[in-house]
Amino acid sequence: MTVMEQRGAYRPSPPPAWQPRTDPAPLLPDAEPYRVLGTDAAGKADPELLRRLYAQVVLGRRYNAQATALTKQGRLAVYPSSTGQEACEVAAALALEERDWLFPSYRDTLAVVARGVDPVEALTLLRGDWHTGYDPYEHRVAPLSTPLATQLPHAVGLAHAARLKGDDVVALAMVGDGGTSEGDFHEALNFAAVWQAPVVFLVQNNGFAISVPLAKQTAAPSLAHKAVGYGMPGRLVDGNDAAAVHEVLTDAVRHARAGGGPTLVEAVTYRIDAHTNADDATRYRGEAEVEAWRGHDPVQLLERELTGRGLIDEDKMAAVREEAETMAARLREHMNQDPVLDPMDLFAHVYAEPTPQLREQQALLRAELAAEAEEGTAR
Ligand SMILES: Cc1ncc(C[n+]2csc(CCOP(=O)(O)OP(=O)(O)O)c2C)c(N)n1
Repeated sequence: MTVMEQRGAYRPSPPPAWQPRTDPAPLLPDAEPYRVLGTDAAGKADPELLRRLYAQVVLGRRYNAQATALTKQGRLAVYPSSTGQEACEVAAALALEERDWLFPSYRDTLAVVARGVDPVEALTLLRGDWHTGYDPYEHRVAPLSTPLATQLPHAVGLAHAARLKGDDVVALAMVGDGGTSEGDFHEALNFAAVWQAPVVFLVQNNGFAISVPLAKQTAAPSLAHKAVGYGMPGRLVDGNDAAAVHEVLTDAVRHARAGGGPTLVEAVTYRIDAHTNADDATRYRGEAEVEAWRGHDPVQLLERELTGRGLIDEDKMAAVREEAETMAARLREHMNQDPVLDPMDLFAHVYAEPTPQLREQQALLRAELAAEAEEGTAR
């Protein structure tokens, strides 16, 4: 048959019926970030939970101030402060059960501490002393992740594996707005949704990725909207409202535990301090913007709710502040001691089987240290 004859025989028909594979409407985030504090919804919040959140955010604020001071004194190499973001940090830790796992980024020391990790041990990595510093298995907290978004596929892998094994485990992974531009973010969300893995992704949209504002990061209507493209629900929440973040994350954790799959939560917040002690934020943002966010402070929002409704008295607030001071004093005391470190530990716990290159470097360092020691004794 010639080509012309074939064309003549071709009878076009309508394509098989098409319909969206999932209805996108229920996946869409609300038009406004969800709020509890200062609204009618606060009346339904458990007073004990509000007091717990308050104690933790006060502790967190003091931790940030102390760790930042330690960088200025040269006792801590770097500290990415979460001042202004304490509500997200604390709510993330408190939304999980003991059997769950937390996957933090470098900015999430407070979440790690709120989950039960020793406040001093949580700073080991940022001091440059050693590997993670804490035992990830003890409180089910993965190492603070410096390579952006790499913690997300880890969280999905762990959650999916747990589900295959029949273990009741939910993973909550934290990431910044800048991290949402990473390939790892895309891969993690895609796998999580396809596998219906029990994962909750918490994006803390704090306005900046170092000096890059959100407007230069994405053209999406909101970061929560990104969820729809992967086929999971997106939720938008006021990231400075600890009660709201706690409620949204608790719902998402419950949904994941019940087999409903992953959720992407965007918490709208603001990074009050510079990116780290190595950054000068005045070079890329104005004081008026920072001041506006100081007026929507996570610690003050909780304090106003609790005092306004008579749920806390001055004695209890003083006790919380005192506990924070004790914690800060302990941080100072430990960080002012010089650690005794073995440089050879650099090579430990990197690979189960070290690579030939690592073995070579290990031998070089060993020889250097031995030569130094010999020089020292000869002198
Ligand atoms: C894979 C990778 N690329 C680049 C960097 C350098 N870096 C460190 S922090 C940062 C900005 C991240 O911003 P965001 O995700 O919004 O988190 P935030 O610091 O605001 O909490 C960048 C680009 C990195 N750590 N990892």
